[in-house]
Amino acid sequence: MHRSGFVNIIGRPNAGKSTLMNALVGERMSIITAKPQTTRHRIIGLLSGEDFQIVFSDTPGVIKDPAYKMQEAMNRFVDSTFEDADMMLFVVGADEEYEDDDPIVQQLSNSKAPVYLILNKIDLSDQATIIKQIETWQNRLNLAGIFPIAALHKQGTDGLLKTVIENLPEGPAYYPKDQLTDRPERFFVSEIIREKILENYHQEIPYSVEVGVESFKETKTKKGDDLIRIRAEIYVMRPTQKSIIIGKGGSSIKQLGTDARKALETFLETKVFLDLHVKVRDNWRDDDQWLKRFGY
Ligand SMILES: Nc1nc2c(ncn2[C@@H]2O[C@H](COP(=O)(O)OP(=O)(O)OP(=O)(O)O)[C@@H](O)[C@H]2O)c(=O)[nH]1
Ligand SMILES: [Mg+2]
Repeated sequence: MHRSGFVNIIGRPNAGKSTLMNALVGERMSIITAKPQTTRHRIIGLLSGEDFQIVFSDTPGVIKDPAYKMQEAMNRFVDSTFEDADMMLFVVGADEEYEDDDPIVQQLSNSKAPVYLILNKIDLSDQATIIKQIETWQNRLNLAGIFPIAALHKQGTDGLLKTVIENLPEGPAYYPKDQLTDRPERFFVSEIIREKILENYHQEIPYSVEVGVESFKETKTKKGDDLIRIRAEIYVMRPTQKSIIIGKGGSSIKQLGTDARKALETFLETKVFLDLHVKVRDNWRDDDQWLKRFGY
């Protein structure tokens, strides 16, 4: 018998959803940073075996009061996962607190697919808190299972994976078995650059930025080694943000370029030449056409 299904990972920003998906898939798929709202799209990670295929979806953290259209789009990606889920993995930080009437709780209580509570970051918590969380969530939701884990340390993730596979419905492989994701390489290139922007800049900058890969060319160095030339645009919302990205005498963008190039070389396993440009797109986060172009 062959099993397959959509296993959708949801939760608040920063709960550890992307860390969990990467741990389960065993690949560095979604970008991870310490800043909330790192993930902005629904990203598929595939894990296949001889007799199973799991289609994981990593999603943006649910935003309670969206302040601009991009955040509304991020929430819509989460809503879409309720439509096709065979299993919901609801990730909650061990020290995170929810109110009984939180919209996510409401949504999950109406879920057609079974809901598993993933209590993450137990390495940062204590036994009493974990036990209390389990009791609280058992009263709040009709749960198919509860897994206290530390995704970052792959603690408890093997047991979770075993349960996921055992509870997949019977079904065919939806994707070729050697495929890892539904996204093209360019998407991951732009995400890696955005990850470095999240790491290198502060306050509103990470949330005002989008990255577009304008060109991606496989060439050779003079010596004949493989080289990938990437030209990417960094879109900001205002001219002041452009000067922050560039920094005094170009120092900040130079550092960004170096950090991003190194990460891209690791990801692509070749030498990379990275050319970054900054452009202002007035208030793109609230502009339907720009959002569409950026895939929201
Ligand atoms: N100590 C500890 N940190 C963790 C664990 N899992 C994730 N983290 C950290 O928590 C932060 C957020 O992790 P992400 O995986 O990006 O969280 P996310 O839920 O995908 O966040 P968004 O994409 O913003 O919604 C990162 O700094 C992770 O390293 C864990 O089990 N233990
Ligand atoms: Mg994420």
